[in-house]
Amino acid sequence: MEYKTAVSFPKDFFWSAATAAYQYEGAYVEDGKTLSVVDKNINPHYADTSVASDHYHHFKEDIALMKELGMTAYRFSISWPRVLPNGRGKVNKKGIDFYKDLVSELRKNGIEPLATIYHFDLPASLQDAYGGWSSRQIIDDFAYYCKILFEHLGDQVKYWFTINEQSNMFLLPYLMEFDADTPLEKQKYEMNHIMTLAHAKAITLCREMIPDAKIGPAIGLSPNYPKTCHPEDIQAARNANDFRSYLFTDLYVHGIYRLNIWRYMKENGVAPTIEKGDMELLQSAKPDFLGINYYQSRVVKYAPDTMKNKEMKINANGKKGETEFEIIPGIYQGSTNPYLEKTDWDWEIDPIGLRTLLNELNDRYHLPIIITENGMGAVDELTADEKVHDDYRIDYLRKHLEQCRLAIGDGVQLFGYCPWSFMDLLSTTSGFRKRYGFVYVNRTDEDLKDLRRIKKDSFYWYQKVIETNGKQL
Ligand code: BGP
Repeated sequence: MEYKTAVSFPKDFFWSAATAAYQYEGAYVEDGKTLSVVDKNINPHYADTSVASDHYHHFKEDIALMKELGMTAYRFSISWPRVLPNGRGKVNKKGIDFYKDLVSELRKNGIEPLATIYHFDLPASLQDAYGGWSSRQIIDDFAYYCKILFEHLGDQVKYWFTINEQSNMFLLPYLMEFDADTPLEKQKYEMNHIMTLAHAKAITLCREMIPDAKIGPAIGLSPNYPKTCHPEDIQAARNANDFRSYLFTDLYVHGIYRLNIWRYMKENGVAPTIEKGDMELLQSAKPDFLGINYYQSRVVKYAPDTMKNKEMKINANGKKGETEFEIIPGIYQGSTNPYLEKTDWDWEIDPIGLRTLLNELNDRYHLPIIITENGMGAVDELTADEKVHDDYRIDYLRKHLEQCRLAIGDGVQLFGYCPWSFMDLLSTTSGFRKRYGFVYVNRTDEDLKDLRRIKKDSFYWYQKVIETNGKQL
């Protein structure tokens, strides 16, 4: 439904863009930083995290570009092993100082810092010490890490994201390290429970230490559509939404496990261990908002019990048609959407799906929402006269922003938009081949070149969007 009267973006809307430490900073063992699990496990066919976009050494220049773009907020993540090289214990002064300098430079330029506490980069030392997220020991270590951040940055940072895409860690197991001797599914549900407890502790601490700050999760979500109107497919779509979205959001917002999922976990011997006080902690730590990473919608259909379980295989090469869908017998199986265009990585482009998702979440939770990621990965070409004509990206972002505007008209309390990504950075799956930024970084997977920053056509487009507060899309 379109509205006849123009709906505008709120006056104080956060026009932002996002990055994450391991994909953007580089300097991965510099000034006391140690390796994270993602530094160790990144796709070996592409560039590693050692230099990335070298933001660590270019942050002032990069913030000047943010300012030129007109950004009023910036979502970045903090590297746990840069702040605490052993994951716990002694604080690395140079590490925490880097974030203090970053935040004060942002403030100087009138840009609101939106900080993600955890974006996949668990200190490898904690993985080695006790298996990282598989042990409840991590809850106290995570709380200690949060305490350090709130202590040092709490006067300057008033928006915090606890954990990035807890939901996707289920689909993309390479983001975590698992124990070869325990069934994978059991480990995932156990880790999910432990992570949610860590998230809840972070919220509790934030309330105590920075009462004027706001805090919530950043969740990777896609609405799941039924392949047909066959009731079995409709039920499969409900299942997919429960298992891939509402499992996480109900835990975050209401502190409960949905009964159907709880029964599934119990019957299959994969239920997490719940200790005394766990559910009370979860129920007491309601987030202030939901951060949503949205890239695509998904289609699912009925999966008979007789099928064999299959993990999803993502397309990491950018050659269309390489994705293999997951199958959970009796629950759902993935499929394609014949009505949607796809990126070269098979991600289905669905701006309307974003409006659908925002409305679903608003109906369910009545919380303010910020889009913490949304963007289009592509192979960009630098022309001989040093331009990048990324009209496909402009088209993608424009259509998604148009749906955000409509969702605001529907009543969704949307307060910000952080396209992924501010600048080209290392793609989690596909190195520097797959670019997302408004600013081109002059390097490839094989050749670091001069890492020069070059504004793409989309930079000038987004600049105009911000200048007109979204009137001119
Ligand atoms: C999200 C992550 C980001 C980013 C993005 C794009 O899942 O939070 O870190 O990587 O997806 O994904 P990719 O780099 O695989 O294209």
